[in-house]
Amino acid sequence: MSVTARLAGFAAVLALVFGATMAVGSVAGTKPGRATEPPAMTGMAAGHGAAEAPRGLGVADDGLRLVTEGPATRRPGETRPFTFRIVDRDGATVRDFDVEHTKRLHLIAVRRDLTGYQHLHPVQTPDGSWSVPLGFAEAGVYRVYADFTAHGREKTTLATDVFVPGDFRPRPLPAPATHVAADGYDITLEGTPRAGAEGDLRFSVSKDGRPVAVQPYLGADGHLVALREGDLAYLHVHPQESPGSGGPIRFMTEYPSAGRYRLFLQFRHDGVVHTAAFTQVVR
Ligand SMILES: [Cu+2]
Repeated sequence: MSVTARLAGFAAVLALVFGATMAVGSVAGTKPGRATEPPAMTGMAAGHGAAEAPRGLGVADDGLRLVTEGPATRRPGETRPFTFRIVDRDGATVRDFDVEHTKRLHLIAVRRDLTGYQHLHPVQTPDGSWSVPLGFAEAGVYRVYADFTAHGREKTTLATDVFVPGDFRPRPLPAPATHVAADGYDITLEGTPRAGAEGDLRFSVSKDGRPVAVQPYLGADGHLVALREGDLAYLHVHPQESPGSGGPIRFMTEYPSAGRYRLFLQFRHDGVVHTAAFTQVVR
């Protein structure tokens, strides 16, 4: 299938997803000003309809709500369970989650300056709550996202903040780059997506000048999370099949607006998961 045809297919799916999200959005949030008003529209470049609304901006979305237990604070370096439930409109605990990228729920944590990225997999207890040890080395405000699909509905990303009191020294966002080094690997990013249109991102991994054939991770060649600078909106990213071993790790994403984004790529090699982060400017 041609890239164009594949893009068109994704566009159709995304249009459906977006429509469904908008249909229920008006009754979903507990916070006013739920951020699904189409910032996406303003940056539309392609003519295939609305971009998917960014996620991860609220504790409630689409009739589901993230409810945490215990204090939302940690001392620097302190690790303690992060325990939470997903509840429906009636406050009932949601227990049925669909496997997505080999896991039923993914927990992403990052400081508000887009440093300190963590990707964890909480364990669900019989009462339906989820728990995972969570700690942060440095002071700051951290965004914690629960990424899941419940009851066969759309993928949902809910998020809350965790506070780590202390001497918080935010770091500036690193300059945009198409090449970064991480854990002894060199990772190159190709692809220049436009706001409001699906775009292809390709990451090539090499070590000592030779291409590295990555191992499967979470049911794909790699895992990618893209967050928008400023509000830390969480983008929907689809892994795509690679042409073969040693080929680039490919993803399809759609940037909802122009701006700067931080991309966190995770790949596995020699049984170890590595994380490489890129700043990308989208126009
Ligand atoms: Cu995960």
